[in-house]
Amino acid sequence: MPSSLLEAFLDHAHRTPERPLLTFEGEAYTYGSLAGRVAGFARGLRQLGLQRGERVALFLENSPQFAIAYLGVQHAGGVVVLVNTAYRQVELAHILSDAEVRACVTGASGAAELAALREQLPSLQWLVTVEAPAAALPASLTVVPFQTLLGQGAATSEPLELPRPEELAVLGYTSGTTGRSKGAMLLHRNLLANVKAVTEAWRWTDVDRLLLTLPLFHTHGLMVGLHGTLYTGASVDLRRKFVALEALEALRDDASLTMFFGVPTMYGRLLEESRRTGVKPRRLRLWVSGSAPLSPQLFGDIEAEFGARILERYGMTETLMNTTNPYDGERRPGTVGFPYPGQEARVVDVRTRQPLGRGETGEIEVRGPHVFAGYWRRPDATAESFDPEGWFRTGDLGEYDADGYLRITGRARELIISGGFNVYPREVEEVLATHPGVAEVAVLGLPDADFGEQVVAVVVPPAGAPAPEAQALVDWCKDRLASFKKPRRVVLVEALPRNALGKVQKHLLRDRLVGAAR
Ligand code: MLC
Ligand code: AMP
Repeated sequence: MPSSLLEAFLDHAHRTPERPLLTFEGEAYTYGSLAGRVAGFARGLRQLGLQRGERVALFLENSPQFAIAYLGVQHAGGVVVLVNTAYRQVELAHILSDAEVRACVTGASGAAELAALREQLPSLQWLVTVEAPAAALPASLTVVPFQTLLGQGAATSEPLELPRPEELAVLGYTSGTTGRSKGAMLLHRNLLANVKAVTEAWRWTDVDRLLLTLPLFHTHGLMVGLHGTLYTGASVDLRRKFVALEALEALRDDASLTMFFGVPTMYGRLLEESRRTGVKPRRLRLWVSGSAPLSPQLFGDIEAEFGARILERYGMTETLMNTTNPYDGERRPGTVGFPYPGQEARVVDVRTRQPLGRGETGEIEVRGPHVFAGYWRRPDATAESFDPEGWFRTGDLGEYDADGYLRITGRARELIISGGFNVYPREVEEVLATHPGVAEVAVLGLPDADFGEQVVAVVVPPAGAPAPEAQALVDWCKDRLASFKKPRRVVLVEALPRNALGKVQKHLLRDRLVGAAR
């Protein structure tokens, strides 16, 4: 039995080196050819001087280099820090300094972003670049082209160790209510336990081939899509990004594809594009949706038009996959099914923390070998998130129905999920509050046909000053934060509704705005 996901992948590479693993924009990799590069990358990092346990950020689009760097860092004994490529100055400065990353693997635009932040990132020493940087970088950064690192590593034969189950594999940054994101510490044993559970539950085998258009820098694409592939010895058609028509055409033309995974926005767009163009996908063995609620309406439309009953599952960065609808039994729309084998999920009263019965709504808690080891350098936040018996508080609200299917009914924390990306209102509020045209601001999520939810900012301008232009506020956010966090709507008001303690009553704002839109 392998003791890490990395070892499972290397076993396949050893036993069946010629087995196809990954295709990407005309390139093809077998298990053996990818493993050779992974070893080269790992040795290259060791030669640079990377020590066990040191952090390496991947600030990279989907590509074979992503997979090589991801596995290579782990094989070198390093810890991968995942970074959404949409992140800008505020998010990058925080994540890279909080994780004290020593190296970052990135492209030309990523290198330019990091160069601008040089002063705030004293621990950053090496930039491994997959493209030539467009402009000169600070002399204090050592720039190593990706291919050069591979070549240097391949020229040595330094023995590489396999990671131990208790070692840290990945830091996945995810925000809390504070607006500053925290690094979820995922151990090698967490990755292995969850990929075993997921692949078993979904009958994933080496004959499967996945169309993977999700970004690899988040849990869904990486820890479900890529991990499952590597663990089972299957193969993947990896795309740089999701483009609805391209995905539909692949699903119509490539008979070797057996699975598609997506967020609900992707399913909505596939349907719309199929209606527009008449392109219909073939029957697949498995369609999976997750990361945000899939409406029963969309579930039904996909069944009617593609003949597929989507399997919806529920996960999060800290715990990877928690629950899933059954592979064989009834897939119930509006629910996320049952805990995976070997894992537990329960619903507790938000105040008393006592477990609730079926049909009663409370906070979802999970426990098992998939649950992370805590937040990086945040013992306070870690302690708050676990109860003494090891149950992790997800911050999601839910209930079990009469047949034991878990239904997610809301969120105990302030979180907007837009197209499967998380947006914490506090983070956007903090950025908007620094604009001179903003005296007070509240950010909330409202329903959106494409993204599920959209970011809306309610702004009070300073007394006596001219009201700011909505576009100026949007641009202010876009310059500092990932573009998907920018408000889609800016509403100017004279005052925010507050309760007796001075807390903004967002539910009143929400009711007012939703009511006004009707
Ligand atoms: C892109 N844009 C978004 C957006 N995605 N706006 C709001 N919400 C989103 N999700 C905006 C960009 O900011 C940009 O604005 C414009 O759309 C075009 O950017 P794009 O990159 O070309 O967008 P597009 O390709 O259309 O992206 C849509 C998408 C993408 C659905 C393909 O959002 C996506 O890949 N989502 C998946 C997220 C994901 O993997 N989540 C899993 C998290 S793991 P402008 O103004 O700059 O032009 C997790 C755990 C679990 O949650 O259970 O899985
Ligand atoms: P992240 O922190 O990016 O990993 O996002 C995890 C959050 O996504 C969870 O806490 C849920 O709120 C949400 N989520 C994931 N899957 C589902 C789902 N199937 N239905 C509803 N919400 C989901």
